[in-house]
Amino acid sequence: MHDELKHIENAAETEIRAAKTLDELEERRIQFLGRERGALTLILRQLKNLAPAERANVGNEANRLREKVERLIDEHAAVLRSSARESILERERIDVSRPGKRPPRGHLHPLTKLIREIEQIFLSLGFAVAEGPDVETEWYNFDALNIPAHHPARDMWDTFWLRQKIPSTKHQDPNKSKIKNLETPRLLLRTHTSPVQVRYMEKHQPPLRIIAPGVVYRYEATDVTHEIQFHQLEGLMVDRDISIANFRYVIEQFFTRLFGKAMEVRLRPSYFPFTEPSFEVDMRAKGSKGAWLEISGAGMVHPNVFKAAGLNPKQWQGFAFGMGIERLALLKWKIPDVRLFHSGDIRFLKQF
Ligand code: YSA
Repeated sequence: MHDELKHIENAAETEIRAAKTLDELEERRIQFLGRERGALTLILRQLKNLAPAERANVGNEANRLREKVERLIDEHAAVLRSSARESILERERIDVSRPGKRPPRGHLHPLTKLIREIEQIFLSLGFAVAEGPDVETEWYNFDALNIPAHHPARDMWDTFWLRQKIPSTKHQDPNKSKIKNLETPRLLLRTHTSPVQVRYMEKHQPPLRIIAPGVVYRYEATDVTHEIQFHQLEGLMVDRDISIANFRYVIEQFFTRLFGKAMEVRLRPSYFPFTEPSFEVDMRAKGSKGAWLEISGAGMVHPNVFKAAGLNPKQWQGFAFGMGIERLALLKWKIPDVRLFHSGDIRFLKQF
């Protein structure tokens, strides 16, 4: 039995130290100390067959060996744990001096960039920037612009009308009975930015110079130059003595600065209910014999529009214009299809 114990001791020393992982070490523990079939356990189980003197001897020796094996296992476990920690530290080491990876960054939408550029140009020409609501009343979008109900000109703008709940007159608070007599205004998504002219003139006395960029909506089929939701740029200049010459100068300056080269404009007679006279604005690079591009509607503000805004048309004169911002973008960047702007195609947007 002494020999057997010696043999177990030798085997334990080499095999425990050879364990490469904590799992392997556990296997070794079971191999030597396991309660069922551990090598030492088997020896201890045979003690009862020995003579009493021998039993005490071998028993002591076997117990010492058990303690030694336990110590060997503990020591080797500590070694394995610390080297595992070191390899984790090695793997997860961070070299703070290495150049970082730049996370991809978004940027402003090309139309937002263009609108900001347009605003800067007009600010430098002494214009202020005005805004109006996307959900408009029938009055501001049409009537105040000299387009009464049943006027055929309403057909020029295919309109998204909003479904509205008409407030019930039943069980009404008697203190609020006035509401009964108020007609609920019909609401729509504005079809152009021209309502901002009237809203602004109601609140500001001329002389005034404003632009009003914003989203407008039309109930129409889309194609390469038409969207159902797009941006317009409204312009308005009112003073005592404003003429078409002032308009020509302002609009030529604007195009020249926006396109970065001298541009010339041509005015063609047209019709809008809110201007008299009205014209379409064409433009092309100065000196070029190229085709004229239609870019904007414009005209001298109609007396009825001044009246609707509470201004005296005998006192004030002004020009107004309205152009499509997407159309400007198509020209500026030579883009073939207006629908690309809101297609959500990152490849398209990344180019700006
Ligand atoms: C005219 C005279 C004024 O004194 C002031 C403003 C105006 C413009 C007028 N309010 C208007 O809306 N005219 S318009 O219907 O011809 O549209 C103006 C511009 O918007 C067009 O020249 C075009 O550039 C753009 N546009 C029109 N429908 C569009 C569109 N852009 C994209 N998609 C559409 N569906």
